[in-house]
Amino acid sequence: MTFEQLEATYRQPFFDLLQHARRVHEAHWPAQKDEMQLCTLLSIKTGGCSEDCGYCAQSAHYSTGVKSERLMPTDEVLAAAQRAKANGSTRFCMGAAWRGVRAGERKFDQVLDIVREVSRLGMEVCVTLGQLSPTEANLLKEAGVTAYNHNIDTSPEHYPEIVSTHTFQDRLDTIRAVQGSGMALCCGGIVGLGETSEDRLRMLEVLAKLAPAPESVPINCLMAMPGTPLEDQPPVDIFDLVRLIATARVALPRARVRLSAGRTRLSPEGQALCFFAGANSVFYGDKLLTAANPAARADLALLRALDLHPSALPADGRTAPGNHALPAEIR
Ligand code: SAM
Ligand code: DTB
Ligand code: SF4
Repeated sequence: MTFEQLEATYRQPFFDLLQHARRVHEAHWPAQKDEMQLCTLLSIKTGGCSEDCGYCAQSAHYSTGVKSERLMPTDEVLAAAQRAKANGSTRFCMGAAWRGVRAGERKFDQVLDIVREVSRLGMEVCVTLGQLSPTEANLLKEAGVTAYNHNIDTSPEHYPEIVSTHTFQDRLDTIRAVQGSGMALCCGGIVGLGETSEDRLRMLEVLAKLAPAPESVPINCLMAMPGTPLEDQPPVDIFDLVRLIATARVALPRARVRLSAGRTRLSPEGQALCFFAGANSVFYGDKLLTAANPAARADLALLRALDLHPSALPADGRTAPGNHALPAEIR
């Protein structure tokens, strides 16, 4: 979609936009239109990051109270993944507060080891480790990663206002490496960074132009973290958020649109509108990386009230269409 088409979609009368997005959703997710993917996050390496992303509590540039920790041992990560599976998650996403990873580094080998163990559980396995080149992407894919998360976060124009230690082009280079490896790409952004609605649509324009399209698109609402430069940003307007999600659904019909960080500030009714507009995945569990998420029990109650069903692990041991096939022993 061109920028003009995105804008025309976004600026429709609110209810026309909702109907448009729901039509697209039902056409592209016929058997799964009332499903919600539950995805559990785990911070496997917290804090002390060299980058200066203005929203992030894990940057070493700001005093946020988040301590720098070591990479978690494999058995602890595996135990958390088993708990996530037992609680109904079908996707497990591991995040590390790093600028990036390089093949040959000890920490990268350890991550490969973690991935090999976790991928045996049969969930979709996602990691987000910062920048990488084709070599690391291929190694991660081989170890069993199904999707790599690397967000563009905002428009190319607004990006330098938010981060100075790497560029928007660096993000695109990593995205290219991920796509070249055959891992699915999870790529989205944050709203509430002080950007304009044009910036939000420019961000969607970049996402919609990626070929292939991202398999999942997380839409995070800024969690204004004390100590970061963005600590005083006001919350995002719920109707602007719903419009953006609906436009993302229209622009990226087969992507899982994930209503990601910031749900603790949204009412159940606001979230219901986001789901109607096309969000079909959430982070599930009481914690994101360093910030809070709604309680699992409250989320299950919300899904029940809306007659939405958590998606199941595919019986044939494959993840979402087009994704990585899981190892033979768990098929
Ligand atoms: N270091 C890696 C990177 O930057 O790609 C991976 C971890 S980083 C925490 C992953 C994503 O979390 C960011 O791209 C951003 O979209 C999101 N994020 C981080 N802090 C956030 C906050 N305070 N509010 C909303 N989203 C946030
Ligand atoms: C994404 O887009 N959102 C997640 C995940 N990918 C890694 C991270 C949200 C982080 C929220 C702030 C925190 O917990 O520190
Ligand atoms: Fe580091 Fe990622 Fe946070 Fe940026 S968003 S400071 S790269 S952990």
